[in-house]
Amino acid sequence: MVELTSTTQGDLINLASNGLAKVGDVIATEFQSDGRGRLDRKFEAPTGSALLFSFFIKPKRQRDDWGWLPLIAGFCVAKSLHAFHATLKWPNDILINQKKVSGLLAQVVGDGVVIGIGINVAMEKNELPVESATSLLLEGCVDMTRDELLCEILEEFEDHFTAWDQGIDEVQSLYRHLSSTLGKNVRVEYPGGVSHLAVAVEISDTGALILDDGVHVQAADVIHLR
Ligand code: BT5
Repeated sequence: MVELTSTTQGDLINLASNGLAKVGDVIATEFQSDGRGRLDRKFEAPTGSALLFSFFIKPKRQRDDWGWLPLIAGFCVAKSLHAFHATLKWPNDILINQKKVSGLLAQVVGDGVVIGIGINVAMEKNELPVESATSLLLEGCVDMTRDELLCEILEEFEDHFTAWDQGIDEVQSLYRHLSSTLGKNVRVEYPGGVSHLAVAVEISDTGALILDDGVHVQAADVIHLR
């Protein structure tokens, strides 16, 4: 646990790149001055208002399957927030009432992966960084501490990741069950500005989003349409 840093994700990636990270290492912080989102975006939260952490794992499964890792992490966050009916927006967002309460990213470093998770816990409405965000406090959660939530998520992840890493593919169907993307009309926005409309129908064995026109989306943003 550190009081403040630029980014827990960058810190742990640096350690892992230099062979200084052990499997299961976790860095959590009260504040990040340069919290990372995907694709050079930012994840912002006022001091003490969010659970912000990164952890290091070394999967044994073949790399082709690693696309499932952020989905498994997202599933574990959503499961830990089941009391608030949290759902999963492919690929990496956790929503409550269709608003983003948590985002995460997974980055490969050598033969390991650093997973970084941010959850808006105690943010007031005027502290939300974007209109499409929410926090546990705003959704009525007043009695879950960040420590409790961190422990719960790491325990869930250990269970589901270990099973998956041993070849048990049960988490995929559990993920589908909590997905708010499957069955929806979506606009898929690819890096570079190209987008297209379709219905999201399935998640593939590699973690890609399958659309009703047969396209497999490996990396993109998805907007849920009404
Ligand atoms: C993510 O990226 O949502 C991944 C966020 C991962 C953050 C964790 S915190 C611990 C670890 N250390 C780090 O440095 N990062 C990880 P993406 O899907 O690209 O979403 C980023 C977008 O979400 C931004 O462009 C904003 O629109 C929005 N956003 C920023 N901060 C937010 C917040 N606190 N809550 C909800 N949305 C937010």
